[in-house]
Amino acid sequence: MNSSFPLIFLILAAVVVVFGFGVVVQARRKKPTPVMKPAPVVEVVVEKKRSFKNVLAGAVSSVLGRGEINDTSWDDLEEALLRADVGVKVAQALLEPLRARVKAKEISTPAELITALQNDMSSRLVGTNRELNFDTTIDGPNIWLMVGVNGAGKTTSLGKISAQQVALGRKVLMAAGDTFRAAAGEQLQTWAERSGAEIIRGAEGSDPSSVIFDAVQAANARKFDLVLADTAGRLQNNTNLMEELRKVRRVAEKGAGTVTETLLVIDATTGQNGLSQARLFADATQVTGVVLTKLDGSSKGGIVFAIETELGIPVKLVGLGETMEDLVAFNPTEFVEALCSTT
Ligand SMILES: Nc1nc2c(ncn2[C@@H]2O[C@H](COP(=O)(O)OP(=O)(O)O)[C@@H](O)[C@H]2O)c(=O)[nH]1
Ligand SMILES: [Mg+2]
Repeated sequence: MNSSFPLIFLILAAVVVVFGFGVVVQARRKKPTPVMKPAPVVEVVVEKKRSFKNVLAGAVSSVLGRGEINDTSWDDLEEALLRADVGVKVAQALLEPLRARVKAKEISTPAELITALQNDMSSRLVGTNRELNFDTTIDGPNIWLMVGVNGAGKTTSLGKISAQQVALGRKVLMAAGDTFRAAAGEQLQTWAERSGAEIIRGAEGSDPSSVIFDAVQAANARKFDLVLADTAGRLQNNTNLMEELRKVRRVAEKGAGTVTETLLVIDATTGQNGLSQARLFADATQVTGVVLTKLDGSSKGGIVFAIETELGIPVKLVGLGETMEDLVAFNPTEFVEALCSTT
């Protein structure tokens, strides 16, 4: 009796310790680490400096390779600008003043001409505010809407943005507003898990506005900072897509949240074609920024100039691939250098 007492005591103590440890582990699991993290993904991503295709390189080389500026120089530059998809208007707006400056002998060597062209291209893009608009003064959550045609890269970009915002310490709730196909919800769910966000989904074919409305309500109740709302580029019924997007926006703001960013996602490889579709969205949905996707491997990077000149909307983010890190803040100076680089 006397000798078994300490043994029972020991066993009991061991049980208490193991149980206690289990409770602590469980509690840790339930409570994820606090969201404030010191190193934002955004900066890491920008540092990667992934280069764009240098689509003007050929023309730049051949202009520089001649001893003087002649008709062929102008033809080379014009053709290259058009192939890069800057659009006829922008190509003319860039080259006409340069022709005048050459005539006036302000510019006399091919090297001066290329430098002047690069400076003019940069100055068209610098000075624009390209920050994503997050308003800390509003009561409810910020809402960012993704719009654009089917396949442009809305869902993928939303996932990448989510990762960056979570890394900035924000609590993100995704709203699966693309109810056109069940697979769209699945795809977004995967991005939610990958990026550390939560998600609200509706049934396939349900009203996108109500899914987004529910998400905003939930985000407000649970003190989320940001609702990232995906939308469909197509609809299951005959409703006009633009009308539907207007409704999404209206309904999203019925509750406590505010739409502070409407991002139009444009696939760079669609060039001038994509631009005319983009115009429809811009007219209908108060777009505040463009996400230009698939710039990796696209020879149409010049579309940035056409977008900003003709739509008057800043390109805020650029997609350079399919993984989570492949979304960078648009940097005009680097971009123009990369477009013209001959090395
Ligand atoms: N190479 C490349 N592929 C991309 C990029 N962004 C999206 N994609 C791919 O484009 C396809 C369509 O994207 P998705 O996000 O589903 O388009 P959505 O229909 O607008 O939602 C997917 O295969 C994506 O992986 C990008 O920046 N670069
Ligand atoms: Mg999608």
